[in-house]
Amino acid sequence: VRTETRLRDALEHGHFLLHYQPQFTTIGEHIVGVEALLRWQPPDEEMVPPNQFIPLAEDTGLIVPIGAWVIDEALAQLARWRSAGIDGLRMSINLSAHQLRLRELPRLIGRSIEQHGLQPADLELEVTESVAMRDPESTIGILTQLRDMGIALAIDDFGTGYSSLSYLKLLPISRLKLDRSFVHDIESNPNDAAISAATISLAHTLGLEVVAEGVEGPAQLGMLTQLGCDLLQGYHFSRPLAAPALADFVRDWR
Ligand code: G
Ligand code: G
Ligand code: MN
Ligand code: NA
Repeated sequence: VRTETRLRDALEHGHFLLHYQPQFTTIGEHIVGVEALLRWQPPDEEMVPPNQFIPLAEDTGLIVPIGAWVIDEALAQLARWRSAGIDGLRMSINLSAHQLRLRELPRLIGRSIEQHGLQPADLELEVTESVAMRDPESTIGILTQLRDMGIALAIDDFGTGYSSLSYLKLLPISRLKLDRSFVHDIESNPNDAAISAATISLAHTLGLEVVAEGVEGPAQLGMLTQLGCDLLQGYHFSRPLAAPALADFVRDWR
């Protein structure tokens, strides 16, 4: 069967699920949020990681209905955790270029926030640098609408694209996510350390926070702390976890 048909089928039959990876403050290592990460679990088969199906979902436009499911499921989960006493978490959700072209995106998100009894500030949307730089005027328009609703915006994979810094200033964002390619060798590679330091410094000058991705060990943690990075995410703390495991993880950590 063609993968496109299988993806449609997966959405219809509830074979997608979300894993959640916690984000920590550098100072004090408090959990402040989680990033929702999509997985596909076909019955009686191995779980399929997103890089094996998201490109096709994007090419076929299926990322629009799949992405709508992600938004609603992630917010529903945040509300369930809250009812279970796990509060003070923000939910970060990845958006594709297709979703940003949807006129009804702000309304769809607003409705989901309301239905689950949440506030816009409970949500952060991640847009990759390359997506944010594409079609700047309409992107700024829709991102501004979302920001004006009170939703936080983050630029994902920062440093891997070709963003002009003057354009960065125009984007209504609150955070940059430093790409894990700079974090990986940050203690041994002076170029990566310099890029990370410059990114953090630039972000702070613009009033933005920096989230480091792919923090895998104490050396990276130490270096990022020294550089004044605000938030950390990576295997050093936790892999992305299914919802019940994430709840246990947060309870044990706190
Ligand atoms: O889950 P993993 O850490 O393997 O994610 C791989 C890639 O898939 C990342 O670049 C991530 O941004 C992307 N991704 C994960 N979940 C979603 C999603 O719900 N929507 C979109 N558009 N991308 C996602
Ligand atoms: O592109 P984005 O940042 O949205 O996707 C996050 C991706 O990074 C997911 O595939 C997730 O599984 C992966 N990831 C999360 N933490 C780490 C880490 O510490 N090291 C590596 N190599 N990948 C990570
Ligand atoms: Mn992301
Ligand atoms: Na990333």
